[in-house]
Amino acid sequence: MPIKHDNQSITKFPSHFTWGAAAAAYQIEGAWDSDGKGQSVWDAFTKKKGAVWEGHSGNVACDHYNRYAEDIELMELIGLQAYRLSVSWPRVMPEGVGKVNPRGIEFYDRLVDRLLESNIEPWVTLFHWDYPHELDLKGGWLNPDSPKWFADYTKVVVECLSDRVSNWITLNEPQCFIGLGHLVGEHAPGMKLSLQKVLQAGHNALLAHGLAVQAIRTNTKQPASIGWAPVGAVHYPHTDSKEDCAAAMAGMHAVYGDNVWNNRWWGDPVVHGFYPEEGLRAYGASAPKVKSGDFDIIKQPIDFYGCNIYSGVPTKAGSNGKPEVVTLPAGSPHTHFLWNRTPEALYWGTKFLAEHYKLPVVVTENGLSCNDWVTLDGQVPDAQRIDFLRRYLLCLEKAIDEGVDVRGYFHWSIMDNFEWAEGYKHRFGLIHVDYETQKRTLKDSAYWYRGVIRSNGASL
Ligand code: NCW
Repeated sequence: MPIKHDNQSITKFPSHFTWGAAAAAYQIEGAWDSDGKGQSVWDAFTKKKGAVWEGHSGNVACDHYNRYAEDIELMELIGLQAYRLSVSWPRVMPEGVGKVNPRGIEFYDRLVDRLLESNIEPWVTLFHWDYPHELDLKGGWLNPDSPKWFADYTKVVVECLSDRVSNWITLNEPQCFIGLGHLVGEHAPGMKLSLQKVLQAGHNALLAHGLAVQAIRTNTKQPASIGWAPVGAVHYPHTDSKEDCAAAMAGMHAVYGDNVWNNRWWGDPVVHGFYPEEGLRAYGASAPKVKSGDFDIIKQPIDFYGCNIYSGVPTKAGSNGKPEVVTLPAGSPHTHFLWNRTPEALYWGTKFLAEHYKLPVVVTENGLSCNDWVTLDGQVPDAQRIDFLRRYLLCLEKAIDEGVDVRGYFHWSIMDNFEWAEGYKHRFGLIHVDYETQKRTLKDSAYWYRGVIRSNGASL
């Protein structure tokens, strides 16, 4: 459904809205075995033949570990107000538990200091998929001790950084590191387990989230703002009929038993303290075993509901009144990743989450991969990224205008990086990275985004 915008020159973004960009440790840092870092499951997975496109790895990536100061200068040039970084667990604790690697934690210490010097607020994600290999050998997320391991690591990070960091994100996209990592096997650790085991691992990840929130609250040196960053199927109505709008909302509420992309399966325990009835029915015998007291751990007060939203599913009311997915016409716009360009997802996704969870929402990721390159005149004219962002942000503005409490927006990503199983095939950045020379070039979208930030969205 096309969303119309009447008064584009007046910003609807609140005055304290946070404009940022995001990245993740394994995707940009490189330095995979420097200064005492332990291995992560991604270090191990990328060594497996055929696991990653063209055998790429994050061994060097953007060499951000050594070039972070230069990268922050570029962030400053773009005018970023906030930068969402992730901490590499095995860099800080090489074996995942026990010994802390001082040189590892010092890197994040320097990174945070350098960001603050540039007046950029650090938002720290504690886990963005680079699980310690040593702990994976002990069963990883399937081990009942895994939530405790994560809480102990969280305590170490919070003790070190919380005098300067107040914004925390526990887990990034559990649907992916559990689903793609343990069910489909396309991501590290590359397992193809039964749905029961997968959901048990997911349950442990939810417990880890809860214990981590407790660890942050107990150890923080200043009031903390805590959220998480799940992903999920965002349905949007095919037409603006009442029936299709209701069908889209119903699609987002639904819990299907044949995949792990459901929103409420993951979100309801975290916010409401139980798995949705519909999910328990749908997963049946595959549902995880829950111990008494588990939900008291999982359900911790959080301050915002983060969401990674890239693409939505057009949905109409089927003849039986149930949500029915609509196939987009041939030739509809899509990104280099073949994800459909569906800006309405940002309107409907944030609206659903804010209404269902009654929490402020932060868009912790949104963006697209393009086939960008540096032209002969040294520019990166990524007009499609600008148009994509403009469309998506106008839909976000519409949600805000209608009263949805959205507090921030983080573009994925600040720079091109290692796109997991896809290697370096996809470029998501505002900054182009030449992986041969490590030269950075600001794309046109970076200059455009600077204008959006400066005008608090009025330039959209
Ligand atoms: S692959 C993936 N990504 C990309 C990655 O670079 C980043 O680290 C992730 O947080 C970009 O953002 C995330 N996510 C998988 C999204 C799958 C969406 C499935 C929707 C289900 C209907």
